[in-house]
Amino acid sequence: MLASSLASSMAYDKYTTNFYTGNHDNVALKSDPFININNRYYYFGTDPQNWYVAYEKCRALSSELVTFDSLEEFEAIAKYLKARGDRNEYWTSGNDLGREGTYNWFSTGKQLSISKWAPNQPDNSAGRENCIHMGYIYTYSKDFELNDRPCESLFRYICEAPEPETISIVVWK
Ligand SMILES: [Ca+2]
Ligand SMILES: [Ca+2]
Repeated sequence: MLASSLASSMAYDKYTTNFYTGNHDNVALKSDPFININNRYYYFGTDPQNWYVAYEKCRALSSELVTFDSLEEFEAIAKYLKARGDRNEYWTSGNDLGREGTYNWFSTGKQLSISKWAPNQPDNSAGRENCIHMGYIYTYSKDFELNDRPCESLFRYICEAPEPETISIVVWK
């Protein structure tokens, strides 16, 4: 709007702005304490917290507990953790707190669409497992998978920062 009003007396646009999702031009970006994995930004909280406090910790960093929009995103995180020999368990934003048996990502309200449940999970064990974490669920597990656990359980947590956007402004001088 600003650009068009400034340019109203001219035959061409004095300014042109463009918006892109992501870091369009790979601009050097200070993202600490978030780590860039596959062009998304994550923070790995090492202090074990229940799911609610974990969410608060992420919000305090202007982020949310991690949501896996795609299998590719899950695999990228799992690969990163494996590369550093990390076999800890981490909270995600997934839960069925709203409706038993319906698993949504709390940060987006969208239903879980990836198939990474550990064998025989989610089992809502003892009728009280409503929050989803990722980890090596069984002693025989060979990879990161998802499982439901009581939300009061204490786990590390992964925060996901909003996707950056690039605004470019082209100016005729
Ligand atoms: Ca449940
Ligand atoms: Ca379970």
